[in-house]
Amino acid sequence: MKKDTVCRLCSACCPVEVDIRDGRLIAAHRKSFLPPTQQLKCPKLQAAADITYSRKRLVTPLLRDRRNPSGGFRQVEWDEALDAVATRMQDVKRRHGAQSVAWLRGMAADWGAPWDYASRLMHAFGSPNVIGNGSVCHVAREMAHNFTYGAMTIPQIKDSRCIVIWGKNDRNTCPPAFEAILYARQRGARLIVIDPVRTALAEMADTWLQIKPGHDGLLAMAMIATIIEEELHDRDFVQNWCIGFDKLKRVAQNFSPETVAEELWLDAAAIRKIARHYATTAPACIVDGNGLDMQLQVFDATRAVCMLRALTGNLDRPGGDLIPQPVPTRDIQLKERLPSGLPPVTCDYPLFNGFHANWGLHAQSSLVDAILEKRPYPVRMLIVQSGNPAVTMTDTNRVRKALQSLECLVAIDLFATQTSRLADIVLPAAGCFEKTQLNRASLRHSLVILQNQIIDCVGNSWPDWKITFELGRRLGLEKEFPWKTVEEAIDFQLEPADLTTAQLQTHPQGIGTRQVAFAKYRESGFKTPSGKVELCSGRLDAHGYSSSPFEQGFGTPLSFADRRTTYPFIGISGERSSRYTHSQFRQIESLRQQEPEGYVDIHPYDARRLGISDNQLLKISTPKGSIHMKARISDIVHTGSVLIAWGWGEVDPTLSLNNLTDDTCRNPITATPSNRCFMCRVEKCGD
Ligand SMILES: Nc1nc2c(c(=O)[nH]1)N[C@H]1C(S)=C(S)[C@@H](COP(=O)(O)OP(=O)(O)OC[C@H]3O[C@@H](n4cnc5c(=O)[nH]c(N)nc54)[C@H](O)[C@@H]3O)O[C@H]1N2
Ligand SMILES: Nc1nc2c(c(=O)[nH]1)N[C@H]1C(S)=C(S)[C@@H](COP(=O)(O)OP(=O)(O)OC[C@H]3O[C@@H](n4cnc5c(=O)[nH]c(N)nc54)[C@H](O)[C@@H]3O)O[C@H]1N2
Ligand code: SF4
Ligand SMILES: [Mo]
Repeated sequence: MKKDTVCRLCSACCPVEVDIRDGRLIAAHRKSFLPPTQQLKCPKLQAAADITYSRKRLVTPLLRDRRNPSGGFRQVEWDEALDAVATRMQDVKRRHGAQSVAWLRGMAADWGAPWDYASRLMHAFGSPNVIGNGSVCHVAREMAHNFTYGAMTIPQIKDSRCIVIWGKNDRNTCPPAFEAILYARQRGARLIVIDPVRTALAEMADTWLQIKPGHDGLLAMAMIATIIEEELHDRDFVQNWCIGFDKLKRVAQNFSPETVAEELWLDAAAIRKIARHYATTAPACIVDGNGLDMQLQVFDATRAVCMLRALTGNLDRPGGDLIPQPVPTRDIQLKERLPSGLPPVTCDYPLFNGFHANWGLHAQSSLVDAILEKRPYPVRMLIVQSGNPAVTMTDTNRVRKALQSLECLVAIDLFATQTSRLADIVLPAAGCFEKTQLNRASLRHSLVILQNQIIDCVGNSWPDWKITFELGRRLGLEKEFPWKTVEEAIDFQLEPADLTTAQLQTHPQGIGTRQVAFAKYRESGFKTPSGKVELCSGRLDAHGYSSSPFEQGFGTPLSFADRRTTYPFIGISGERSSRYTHSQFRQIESLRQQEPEGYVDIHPYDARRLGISDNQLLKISTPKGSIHMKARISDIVHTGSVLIAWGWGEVDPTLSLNNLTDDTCRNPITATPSNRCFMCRVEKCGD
């Protein structure tokens, strides 16, 4: 039997068709508009059965008594486990206030409906502290889009004539986008890739700019300077639909290609050339990615990139960058139930907290401040859902210390992780094929595709929605969680869209809630305070920030830059493998055989200089800590930089990239630390 659903083994959210035999998932295939010979295979999806039925899955709730150090976990029934979580929450609330309990969301939980359930529970309980990882993922970038033209755009790759890939590696991280690039290329589109690493996408590009890590803001400003100076901008659009052009023009004059090229490791002529290409080929789109995230300058760098779209008139144009039309949903978060005057722990980042109605709080680092430094008040109990902060959060030594100092840690996960091993209570979650939910991709723009449960839950695992609803009931919130099934909850949330789960289940290809339209601003303006594209933002000015990007100069994007004599290399947080999602799936044998370990890529020149040979064990260190990983000599990186494999900290903490990263220096608006690039030392082990 074949069944349709949406894969959530990573955040690409591919629609898939699944073969089911005797109720078991046998194999799964991505749906694609390309002919089968051209389609990209996803190794994670090919391993879907191995992942789903892995003997390492958590299949029963676990409880630990911290007072008995030798006692590990004890298997318990759901009733006992959920009663224990509820009792600990009530106890902490009674002694310290509800705000001392926080809920931390990882990537797998998504920012769609499942996010709303946790927020609803915590807000009704009385705590504002439901925190996601958007300060390092796309939310900081999304805020920059939002402050420039009111929403995060969607590049219209298939219809584009010029595609600029800026810090994104779609071949590994988003096959649907990669296939769209292939399709457009076959129709003659130019491909420009901006990446410090020669990725497979860079290999196939017409132009690859090997930018110095972390310096994207400088490049974007140099492109703006070129476009304005050479009068390549779309005068009509700028005049009618932008504010702050003169200010931006003045600021950009400080960043001419000739001034910044050397700092960027680029050639001024090459910068001018791609600025001209982008500005004079219509339509053109920019595909921005996580290469811009996790950078100290993420907000202004992304704003500058967004301004390129506006200056060239590519906004909301076919083949350009579409302003999405989100699916209308009911707000079920119950924010109004929070006591007034109770700040969240992320209160140092008010603009980031409030820029989007649904996204909630994402200044992840503030949670660690609250646990360890009691700023602005202590957090004493934490529920981690679908995240592995002991590996994935910045400065893992500090994070682990925080997790260990909690009164109570609860982990909701499919597998035992470095985080769940520190927990007091572990709740086994069902995987993506075992539950029905609406995810972010399905609510972001017009077309709603349901992630549908197609097999039974494995073992005694429960879907996240059921865990949240049942926990809510145990906290006395029966009225807030009246739904017996997730379908009822989704129907309630989708009522404004006039859609039901039953309809979605009979339309596996999705239901469009409205016709895709372009140039919508002509009727309704942009969703910014001025109704225009803000090349200069009064809101930022009022809060004491640069109203145009980099008004106060660029600064340094690299942590530990002041100690570069001791830490002379730029470490780049390395490629996301198509076989793994962050810290996930290393325990799946079929995937591990394909890629047994991670490497540090080092340029042949640097390797020769340091006497390093292929496969030699290296020690990489920063003032925060060190890791040990084998060398791979490769010219995909620039001299002076090393690319460090990401996500291996789950296998062994001595491989954890975030042992090296720094959380003391953060973007003042989005709390983003520099996980992406930092100064480090590279030595042969034993030296
Ligand atoms: N240095 C450095 N740091 C980074 C990054 C980087 O590239 N470099 N990337 C950053 C980014 S962009 C992100 S998004 C974060 C990711 O950070 P995390 O979200 O912490 O990353 P994962 O390792 O994917 O952890 C997800 C966990 O959820 C579990 N899980 C999977 N599906 C489900 C489910 O349906 N329900 C439940 N309850 N659990 C589930 C998995 O088993 C896994 O343990 O890391 C960030 N940190
Ligand atoms: N297979 C797989 N797919 C995933 C994930 C996964 O872990 N595995 N994670 C999911 C998640 S949560 C996210 S956020 C997305 C992220 O997906 P992407 O946005 O594609 O992010 P990355 O692959 O981390 O990095 C993109 C590119 O940025 C480059 N880069 C590094 N530093 C810089 C820089 O300073 N400037 C520029 N311009 N580029 C730089 C890297 O070399 C890389 O090629 O992927 C999602 N999809
Ligand atoms: S890229 Fe692979 S793992 Fe990610 S959603 Fe698509 S099929 Fe699933
Ligand atoms: Mo992410």
